[in-house]
Amino acid sequence: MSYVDEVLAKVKEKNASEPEFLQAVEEVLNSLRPVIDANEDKYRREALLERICEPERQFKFRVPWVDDKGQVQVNTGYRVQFNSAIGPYKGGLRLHPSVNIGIIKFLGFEQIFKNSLTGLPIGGGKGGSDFDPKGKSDREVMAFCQSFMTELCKYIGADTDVPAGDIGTGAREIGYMFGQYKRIRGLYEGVLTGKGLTYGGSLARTEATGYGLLYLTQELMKDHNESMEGKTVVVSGAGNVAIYAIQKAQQMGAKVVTCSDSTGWIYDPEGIDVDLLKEVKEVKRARLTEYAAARPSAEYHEGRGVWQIKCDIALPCATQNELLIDDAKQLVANGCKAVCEGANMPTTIDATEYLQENGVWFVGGKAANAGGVATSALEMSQNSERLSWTFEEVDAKLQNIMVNIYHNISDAAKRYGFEGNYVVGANIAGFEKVAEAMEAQGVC
Ligand code: NDP
Ligand code: 2IT
Repeated sequence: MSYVDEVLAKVKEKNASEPEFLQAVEEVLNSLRPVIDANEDKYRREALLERICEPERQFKFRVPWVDDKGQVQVNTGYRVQFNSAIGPYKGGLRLHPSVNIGIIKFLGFEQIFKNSLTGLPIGGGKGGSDFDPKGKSDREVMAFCQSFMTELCKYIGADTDVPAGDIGTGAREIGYMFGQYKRIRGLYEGVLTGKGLTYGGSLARTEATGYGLLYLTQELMKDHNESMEGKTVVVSGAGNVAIYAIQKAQQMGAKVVTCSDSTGWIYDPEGIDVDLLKEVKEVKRARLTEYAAARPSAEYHEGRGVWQIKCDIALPCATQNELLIDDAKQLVANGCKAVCEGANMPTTIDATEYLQENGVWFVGGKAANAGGVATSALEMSQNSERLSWTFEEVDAKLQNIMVNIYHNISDAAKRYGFEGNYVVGANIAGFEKVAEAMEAQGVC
């Protein structure tokens, strides 16, 4: 049995109840075969893959808080410190009722390779809780965040582990968590990224994941002698990533005709009105029905359905496993040219393969959404030097990073004879740096 198959079998046995983690590991290890097979004996002796698939450390803790009725609520908090070979653990905190250890491990595992691709010195980590911020008052969210940080603050720090936002964790939650960290630890340091601009946040971090996704997509199009101008784009999600992806796509001259949330989706043939979407989602924290109510050109549909709309480019920006095989078939049938993932693992493995086999240019989240964490690393740099850069400086660095990522993954794929397979390219390019650092640091 090949070393990759041996490790896959072990990981499956050991983590049988964590389907998302297994899916992430399977995708990465399968695509690393050309690299691993060429150095099989060495990597097997070093147990390199077993080490990469085992978190360095993971924390699970009780998060008690009091709701507005005086009732005590209890949630579960997690932080997985997956790999620190190339830098302090770095990765977001997800607050969503679906969160469990398998979800956090899949996200932490992907983060290792994504962070490596940015070219910046950040290791992989992820955390979160099954707390649902939806429908909670600001005071309830604060009570949860303070309780969560009261425990989490023991394990993190500006040079050890630096959490940030993810689903359900935005500027409001980061603010409450930062305040509690400072109060308990007595340290004013860059322990979180995605902070507000008045207390150490970086300009362009809010926009970074969505903007970065479009900078990479634009480079992909350019490499195939195409441009964004006049393209029809379909986006899922209506959160941080989706909103700024829509905004940048429009600035590049494309027309974005959909967005979605966890209950329904919008088809707006005249193009999504970003200001209205921001008002509905960022200010009112309301449903997309409010968008449709305020916009005569928009249709609202219950459930899921954005992938049935004819497009040139599809950008899944909501959550994992939201683009399934039937969606992939529909996209191909409608002539879609490119799929770039703003979310983490939104496309299932069979859907990814179908898209690739049918000539769709497919860039996975580890490369395509790396602009968020890259800009978080730029926030860390600014915090360390106690300076802040202008929007233009940060944005220029972000553009540069995304263009480099595209060419690195494209070149890595070519080097191993998989030209145009950006999934293989991203996994190999991300893995090479981490593997070299782990080998140099000995058995640890
Ligand atoms: P937000 O919480 O801001 O937005 C998430 C969006 O996706 C919302 O519109 C939400 O709907 C929808 N959504 C969430 N869960 C589900 C679900 N189970 N089914 C259907 N729709 C759902 O999160 P982000 O925009 O920050 O994150 C989106 C994705 O991007 C995630 O996969 C995240 O891991 C990834 N990502 C985020 C980065 C960042 O910097 N924020 C960086 C890189 C990746 P509703 O409005 O109803 O809640
Ligand atoms: O998935 C991700 O890369 C994020 N949620 C952002 C992580 C970060 O540290 O900015």
